[in-house]
Amino acid sequence: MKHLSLFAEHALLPTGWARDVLLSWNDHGLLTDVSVQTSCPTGTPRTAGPLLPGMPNLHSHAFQRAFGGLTEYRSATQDSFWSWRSLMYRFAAAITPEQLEAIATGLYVEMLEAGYTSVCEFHYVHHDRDGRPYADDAVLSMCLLRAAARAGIGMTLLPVLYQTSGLGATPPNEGQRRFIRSTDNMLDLLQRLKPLCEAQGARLGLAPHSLRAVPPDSLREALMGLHSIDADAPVHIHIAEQTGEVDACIAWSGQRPVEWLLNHTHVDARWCLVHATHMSAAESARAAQTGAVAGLCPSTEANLGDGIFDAHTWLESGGHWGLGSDSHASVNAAEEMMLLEYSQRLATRQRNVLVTEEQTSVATAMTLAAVNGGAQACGRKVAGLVVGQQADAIVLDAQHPLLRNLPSPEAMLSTHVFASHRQSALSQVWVAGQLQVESGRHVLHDNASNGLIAARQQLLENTQ
Ligand code: NGQ
Ligand code: ZN
Repeated sequence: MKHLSLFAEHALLPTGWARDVLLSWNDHGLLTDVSVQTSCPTGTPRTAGPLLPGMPNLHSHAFQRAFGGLTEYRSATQDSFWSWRSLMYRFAAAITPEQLEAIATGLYVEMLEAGYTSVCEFHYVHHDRDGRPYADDAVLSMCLLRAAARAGIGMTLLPVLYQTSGLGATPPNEGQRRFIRSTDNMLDLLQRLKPLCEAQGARLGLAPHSLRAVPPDSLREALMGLHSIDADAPVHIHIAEQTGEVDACIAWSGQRPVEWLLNHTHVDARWCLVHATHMSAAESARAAQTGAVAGLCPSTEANLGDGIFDAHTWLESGGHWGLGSDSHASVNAAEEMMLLEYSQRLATRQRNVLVTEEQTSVATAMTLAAVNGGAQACGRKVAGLVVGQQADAIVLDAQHPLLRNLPSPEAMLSTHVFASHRQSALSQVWVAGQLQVESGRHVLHDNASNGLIAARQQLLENTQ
C-alpha cells in the first residue's frame, strides 16, 4: 500500500529532536509538511521507534565491494596504500559490465539495509578490458544507474576524469588503461548521461580523480565544460589522502595538495574534498571557509593506513563534512560515525569530540552534520526531515533489546551507534517516501545478494 505520511513519537529534524512528528509528502516523494507536537491521524503508519534522516553516502567505488576482505595479507615488504592499489587494479582490470551491475545492485541493497539512502558513485572504470571504449561509451555508467534504480537508492553519478599516473603529467600505466579519457571525450560522456540521469532523478557531476591523475590544464577545461552543462553540478576530487602524495605535490609545485587546489581553482560549496586527510591548520581553515564538504571515509582510511583527519580544526572553521564508504571495508553509516569519533578520541585523548554547540550528544550531532554535508555533496534534495527535501528516513526499533526502556531518543541513537551491532536496531528505511527496507530487510535482499555472490565468484576465478 502506498503511504504519503508517517508519524513518529520522536524524530530528528535539522533543528534537533522533536516530539510527535507527522511527515507528509507528495507523489514525487518530497516533504510537503513536517508538523510537530501533533497527533497521529487514523490510517497513518506509526514508526516503531525514533525516526532519523536518511544518510547520504558521499563516496563509493561500487566495484571494490567485490574484493572486500581479500587484500588483507602482506603482499610487499612494506604493505601500504600503494601495494593495496596494485591488488585493486587486478579487479578493476577484470570486471565485466554484467558483473559491475550485479555487484553494484547487491552493494546498494546492502547500503539501504545499513541506513544509507543516497550514494555518490565516483566512477572511473570506463572502458573494456583492453582499454578500448565500449561500442556504447556510457555502458558502465548505465550499469550503475540501473543498479541504483533497481535497489531504490538515490544516485549522484560522478564520471571520473583520469589522464596521468602522477604529478607532472606522467603517462598512465597499464593498470589504468580502463580509466583514461580526454577532456573532450569526458564532456561528451556527460552530455550523453545528463538526460539519462534526469529521467531517474539522479544527479550528474564530475570527479577529477586527483591532482595525480588530472593535469592543471585539463582540470581547468573540464571544469569550464562542466559549468556550461550544469553550473551547480557537484565536483568531487580525491585529495591529500596519503603523505606520499603531499610530498610529491610539494616537490612538483612547492605547495601542498589542498593549498595548490585552492590557489588554482575556484573551490566552493559544489566541491567535495574526498579524504583531505593531510592538511596544515592553515589549509584546513582556508578550505573549510570555501564551503566545500570534507568527504570522510573512516573505515577505508583506516583500512588503507591513510592517517587521521583533524576534525577539530575543520569544525572550528565551520567546515562541512559527510561520510563515504569508499572501498566498502564497512557498509554501514553508524559504523562510519563510530570510527570517525573513535579516531578523534585516539588522536586527541578526549571524548565526544564531534559534538556541536547545539547538540551535545555526539551521535545526534554527527548524524545531523553528516546528513547536511552528505546532501550538499550529492547535489540532491536529501538534507533531512524538512519541507522541500526528499522523504528519506530511517526508523530505529525501540523494542530492540539494547534500546528498550531508554529515557530519550538521543540515548537510543547513541546506543545504536556506540553499543549495538549498528545494523540490528534498524527497522525501516524510506527513500523518497517509499518503504525500501522493512524489519531490516530490503525486498530484493535474496536476489541482490545472490547476484553479488555469483559476480564475485566469477571475478575471483578470473583474477587468480
Ligand atoms: C581509488 N581509492 O580511486 O579507488 C582510490 C585509489 C588512487 C582511494 N583513494 C586509487 N581510497 O588513489 O590512485
Ligand atoms: Zn575513492
